[in-house]
Amino acid sequence: MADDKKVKKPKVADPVAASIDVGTQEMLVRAQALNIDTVFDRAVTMKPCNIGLQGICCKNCAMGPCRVPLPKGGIEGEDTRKGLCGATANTIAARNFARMVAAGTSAHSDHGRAVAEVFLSAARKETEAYKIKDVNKLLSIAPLFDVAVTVEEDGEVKDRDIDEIAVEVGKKALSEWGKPEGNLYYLKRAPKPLYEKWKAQGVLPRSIDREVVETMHRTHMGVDQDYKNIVKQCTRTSLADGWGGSMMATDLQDVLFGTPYPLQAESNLGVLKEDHVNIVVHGHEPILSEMIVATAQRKDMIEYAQSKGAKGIQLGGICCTANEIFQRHGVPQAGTYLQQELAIITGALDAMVVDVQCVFQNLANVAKCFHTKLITTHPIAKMEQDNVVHIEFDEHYALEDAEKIVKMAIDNFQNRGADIMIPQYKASAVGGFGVESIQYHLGGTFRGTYYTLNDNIINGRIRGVAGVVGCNNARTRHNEAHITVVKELIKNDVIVLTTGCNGIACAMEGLLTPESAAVYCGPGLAEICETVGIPPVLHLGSCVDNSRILLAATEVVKAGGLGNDLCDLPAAGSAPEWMSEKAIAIGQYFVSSGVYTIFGLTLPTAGAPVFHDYLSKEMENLYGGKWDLEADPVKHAQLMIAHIDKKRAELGIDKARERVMMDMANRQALDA
Ligand code: XCC
Ligand code: SF4
Repeated sequence: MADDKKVKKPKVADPVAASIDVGTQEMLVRAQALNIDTVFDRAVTMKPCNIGLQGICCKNCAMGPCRVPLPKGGIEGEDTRKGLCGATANTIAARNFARMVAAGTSAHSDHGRAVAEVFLSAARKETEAYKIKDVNKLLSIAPLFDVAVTVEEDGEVKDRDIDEIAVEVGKKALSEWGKPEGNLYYLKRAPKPLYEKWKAQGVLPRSIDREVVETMHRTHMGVDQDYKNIVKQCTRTSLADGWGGSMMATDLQDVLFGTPYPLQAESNLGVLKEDHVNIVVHGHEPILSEMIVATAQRKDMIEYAQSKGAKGIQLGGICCTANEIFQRHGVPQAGTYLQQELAIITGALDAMVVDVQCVFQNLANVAKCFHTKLITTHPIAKMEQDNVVHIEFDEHYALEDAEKIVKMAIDNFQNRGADIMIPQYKASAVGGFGVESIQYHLGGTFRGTYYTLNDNIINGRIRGVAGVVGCNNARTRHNEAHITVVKELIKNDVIVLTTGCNGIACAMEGLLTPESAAVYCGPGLAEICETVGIPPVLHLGSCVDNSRILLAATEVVKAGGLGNDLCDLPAAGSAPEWMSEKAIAIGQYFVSSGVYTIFGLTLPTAGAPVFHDYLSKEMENLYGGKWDLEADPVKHAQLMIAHIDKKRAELGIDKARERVMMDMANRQALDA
């Protein structure tokens, strides 16, 4: 009889095994005490599907799903695995992979499109809320779209009207999504040899939407059934992301909201304040968050909050929205992707405002247990649960919409329960680096280039450059791989450029401070950080801002002395705890841009070894970059360093580093 059975308590996550962050652990204990399940618990109770994990489950038609598991010991001789239609493991895995790239590209690029649309309406003065803020940035990108910045009048060259330039840039940018001929404008920003490789391989993206559509078509049942040809198209699609949708998102956001410049803020759940109205903005698009920031800082809003008994309004960000408002306004980061449910479980969150991407549907279930208003804002991203409020954000009424949202949060302050617990952990962090500010900090003011950075790479004080980016994943201990990889790199004099949730993880760990250099860095990097006053880990923004990494690397190539192409640089890319399709798109455009790119956890290629080899070996012959996989974070970092050293040797600058090391040893010997 059922009643006789003991009611089994559901299995829950071990908080210490779930995260390295003490605040997160404390919140997890609280969640479990309140019987609220979080992603950490669900990761313990639900195992991932092993066949899907390996990338070899095809559900592209109704004769399937066809699953072609790889036998334990691998396959000797001919691989005869095939689906009902005959699709091989390579075809199935490549199709799945390409669709991930298409989905990731869509996410970044649709975000970019929304920015371009707002940009154009700002340029046309159709909206009060958005303005062309950074004229210098506009003037620097206009020529890339073949937009003139000067006019000739009566034989005299004059500056062209800014609004005119903006409208033309806006129109041309927007047409990048669907223009009928030609290639994307921004591809020419790549070093020439790289551009020529893309051209020779036939992977120059035409328009962004077209590449996504073609990927979907080619991976439909019974179309492209040669994994190499599928990879070719997914390369083209990924380039439409990295050098297209993402790059335009970054640039147009900078023009609208200001190019980031180094500033200081705080990071982790401890930024929430018990006596303030707390609003967390979560998702990706600054079109929304910028307006919330502006509104929450208004005097009348703060007074309204005070009239309701709060001391003020505390804003915080989660996921890439956190990075966006951190880098431009110094708004604190409330946490990473895996902390989104926990922010509500503090009991102190009066509203969580979300737009698109990386938003858990379970937020609605968690919000039901508290007074928190969960507000969706985007027409393409709603939730089925009935406690979710939808306030559609319209750029033409942006300030009114933002005011409605902020007021709703303030009005909700009085509904708080008594049981509040904000973990008292937060770290100070400096963020807001970019192509321009790296130039300012590490380039000579005299030369105004990346000369000083290059010089220090050549002389070996900086061993190389690593981009460490990407998500958290509940299948691995929260932040552990992020932090281990980054610490191992800076210990070995590799300077780290970070974006996305890695950036938040590093901020929470205190790695985004100049002071951390003396604690964690090797002698060469520590010396540079101390001299220049920068952190060893430079926060470059959100995931669309990975385009800043591409452009910074391009500037390094241009400054000279380190080869002619991105693949010549002593550089590597990493996503230690990736989870989203966007990460696969990013990985693919990094690899196709010549960067050795290593992921943690698993790759959805494991079940198709031939296809996997193509990505991890053959790609290098085509573009100079390749995929790699290593779950162990120390080995992961060591593989990056080995690649960096290989590139140093190829450039003939490996000896310089040995000399620097000797200098240090000599100096220490003298000290002793
Ligand atoms: Fe999402 Fe962009 Fe990943 Fe974080 S890092 S989990 S994609 S928020 Ni971009
Ligand atoms: Fe199976 Fe082929 Fe249909 Fe995929 S496309 S589900 S492999 S029959």
